[in-house]
Amino acid sequence: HQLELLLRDTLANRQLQVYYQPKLCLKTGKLLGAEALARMQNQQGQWVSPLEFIPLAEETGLIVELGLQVLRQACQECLSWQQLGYQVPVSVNIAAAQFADPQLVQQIKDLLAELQISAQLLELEVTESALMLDVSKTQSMLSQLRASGIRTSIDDFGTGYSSLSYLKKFQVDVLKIDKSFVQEMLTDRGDMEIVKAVISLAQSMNLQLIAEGIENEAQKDMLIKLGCEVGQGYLFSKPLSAANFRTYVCQ
Ligand code: G
Ligand code: G
Ligand code: NA
Ligand code: MN
Repeated sequence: HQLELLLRDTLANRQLQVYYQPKLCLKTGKLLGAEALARMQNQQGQWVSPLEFIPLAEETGLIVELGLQVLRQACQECLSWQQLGYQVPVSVNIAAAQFADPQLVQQIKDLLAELQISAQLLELEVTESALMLDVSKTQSMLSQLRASGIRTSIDDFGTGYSSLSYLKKFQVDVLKIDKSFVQEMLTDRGDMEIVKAVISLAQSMNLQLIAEGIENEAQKDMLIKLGCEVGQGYLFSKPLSAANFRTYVCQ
């Protein structure tokens, strides 16, 4: 309950922070984008784990407001990178409740218009389970987003249904290979097979691909060898504060 009060206060006082994790070309190290990740401190200034406050936000419905605040901050920050001379696409996690909200697309379009940001600079990360909740609603949502030029990715791919027929129905741009598979791919045969299968799926369906949770050179090298060219993970950078990400962008 205390955590819920903290979350309510944080949102009411606009004190939610957003960190940014770089996405890079694995071969060249070129910066290709950034994932926005919500961060919150308690009254003592200690970090509260998103693994605690995101599920709570989902249970209480506060995730809709939280998600809008992250979207706004991420788009403002993306605009600031552009003003520094760098076109860096930003991706924002969208929870199931947000994705189910018919107002979402118009709210995003209004935000992009207000900030005068190109839709191509925004990507929405949606989990498979959120996409599966209502298949026909999802299809309509994805086609509205596509028509608006906003890119979509399936987050944590491989952990849910991952069915070929759904992938064909859901018109997304990017598959994100879940970090659990990347982390175990060199020690677990099954995880390696899943990574290979996701890569070949993306190639055959003409989808872009990104691997998350890359923590060492061996994982990076193997992903390149298997044909996955984009990634993110602690090997390259942890999620950075807005100020630190600006420094990163400009270096
Ligand atoms: O940042 P970290 O990896 O610790 O995040 C933990 C979990 O919280 C991840 O599943 C991540 O997707 C989720 N998360 C972080 N920020 C957001 C956000 O702004 N919106 C939603 N829906 N989930 C988020
Ligand atoms: O659910 P989602 O894929 O959005 O989760 C993203 C989370 O993964 C973020 O909280 C981020 O902090 C975390 N993360 C990013 N890179 C790595 C990594 O290399 N290793 C681990 N363990 N977590 C990572
Ligand atoms: Na994500
Ligand atoms: Mn993920």
